[in-house]
Amino acid sequence: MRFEVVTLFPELIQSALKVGVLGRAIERGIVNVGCEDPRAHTRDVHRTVDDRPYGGGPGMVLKPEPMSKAIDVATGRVPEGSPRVYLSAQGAPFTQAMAQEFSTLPGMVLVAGRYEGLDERVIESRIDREVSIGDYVLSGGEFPALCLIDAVARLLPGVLGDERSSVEESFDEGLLDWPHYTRPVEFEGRTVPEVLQGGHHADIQRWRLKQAVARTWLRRPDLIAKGGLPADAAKLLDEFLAEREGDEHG
Ligand code: 4FV
Repeated sequence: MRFEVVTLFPELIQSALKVGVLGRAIERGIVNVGCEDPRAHTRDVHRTVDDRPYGGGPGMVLKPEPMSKAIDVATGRVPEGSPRVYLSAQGAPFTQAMAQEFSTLPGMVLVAGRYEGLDERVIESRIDREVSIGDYVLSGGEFPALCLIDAVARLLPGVLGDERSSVEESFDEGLLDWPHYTRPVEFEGRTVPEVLQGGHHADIQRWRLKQAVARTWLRRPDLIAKGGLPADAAKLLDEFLAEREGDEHG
């Protein structure tokens, strides 16, 4: 899968691609990431990419000419039909389901904003989707672009091998992850839950799912409200709530 990132800071993108899962995916040729710098598409001696906003107000806006030319060049380097995604706080929330969807694509152009963002005419003429990694304002779209690339790359065949993490499995089921433990069996007086020491696979799976359901109910009830629960998970939630009720009433 090929990603082309339109960014004023290619070095920021490239430096993050040297290590870990992403680095290996690139070494294996499963993922390719290119960058296109709008500054290369300026014509003035100062290589100007931003200007003051019409209507006044603070901040600067990315100029349409350099951005649109950079997007067009980046588009020419990805397979036909690759969507052009603008990372912006005004976008649709990025979710695991979206990562799954994107992982089936041959490529993507990711446009990273800076300053107050893109001139609206570039969005209207060249952007297929706006995606946000969260309801907060960052200085640039580069970290959101890297988050998207990381989440999508992990889902590509051959990237994780059998290290596919439980976090994905939990999120695939619309749940938060369960608690994790490793040696030593006791740490500062806290011990690893007996069920995990026992090695009984079915009991461990049941305990993990119950923990995931309980955590989701306690910390992110919105995930349950949105996606509902499979029957086995709903039964474990009832069990957890009954035990909680019992504990509260002694
Ligand atoms: C953002 C987000 C984000 C806003 C101004 C870049 C910045 C600057 N992108 N999810 N949250 N972008 O804050 O994706 O242009």
